[in-house]
Amino acid sequence: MKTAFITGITGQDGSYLAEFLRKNNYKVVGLDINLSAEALSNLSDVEDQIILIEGDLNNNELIRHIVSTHTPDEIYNFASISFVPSSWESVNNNIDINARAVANLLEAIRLISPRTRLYQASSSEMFGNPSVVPQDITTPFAPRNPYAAAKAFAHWLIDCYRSIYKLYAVSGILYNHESPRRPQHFVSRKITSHVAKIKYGLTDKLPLGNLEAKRDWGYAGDYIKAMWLMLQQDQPEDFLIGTGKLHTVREFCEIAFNHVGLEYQDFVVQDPKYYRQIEHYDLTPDISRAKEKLGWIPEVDFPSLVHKMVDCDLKNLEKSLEG
Ligand code: G4F
Repeated sequence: MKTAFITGITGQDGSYLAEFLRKNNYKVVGLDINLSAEALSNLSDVEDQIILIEGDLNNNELIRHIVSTHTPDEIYNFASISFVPSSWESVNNNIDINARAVANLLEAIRLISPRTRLYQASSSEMFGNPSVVPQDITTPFAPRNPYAAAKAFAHWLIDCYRSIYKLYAVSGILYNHESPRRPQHFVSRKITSHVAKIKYGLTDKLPLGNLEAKRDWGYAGDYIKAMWLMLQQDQPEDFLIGTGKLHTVREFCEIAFNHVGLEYQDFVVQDPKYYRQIEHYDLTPDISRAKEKLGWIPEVDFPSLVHKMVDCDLKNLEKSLEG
């Protein structure tokens, strides 16, 4: 039985991965800063099958204790401050979690368990507003916010430890990946949760920022398989993971509202508060390497993703209205 240690286990990616690894007979150890009942809701199907530890990824002693106690075969580092606009409000926090903590994790592996394989959650945000479309593994990084800068630092550190200490440490450069477990401040879930509320007459407005902003949105449940595959290779390598297709926020709205028989134009209002200082328009990857080397392809297409999220928000709202 293999052991995996997941940081940020209660989040979208952590919880899907925990389910996937349990199905594949892994012992799963998970860390999160908050293990309240609400925070654990994503883990309801596997909570009693995993070892949960409440704590901070920046607690170096705790991380070393976990690595020496469980000597995991695989570590997946998802703990992160991942909402881009808020990275401007807490720059130091961002550096602590998205950069410094990765250094601590790498040192713990190097000193205590060098055979442990590490997956680091890198991000397409590191490319900034790229002139090369689609991006590939050779596209230069040009971070445009503290989140992306901290992620780029962690990304290069992984590369250093891989080449100097020969650790099996890899970064998955992931593009936007969504699901019903996405928090509601991200645009995808903000739209689908509002569609459900509007359908049930609980609100009649959806305030949004830039409707022309484009993103490459995929399904998080697909992406965790790519992460796992990255740790099963003979040689450690980084990969870009996305769908290779761009859609606008406007298209997202159109599909989501149409799914419940409504027109987005009747409800969406533009609010300058939600505009970004800098917008990236063409973030989409060339996924041919992931297809060829990992045998990975995204299975859920864009309309199905939007429908899945709307359906789930409708169901959750129905349940809470009944209760
Ligand atoms: O959903 P978003 O907030 O995600 P964003 O900024 O692309 O970041 C996500 O994906 C990255 C790449 O994988 C990750 F690194 C990061 O951690 C996070 O998971 O915004 C998506 C787009 C933006 O262009 C934004 O300008 O939607 C646009 N948008 C328009 N109106 C809005 C809104 N975004 C939000 N959050 N709220 C709005 O009202």
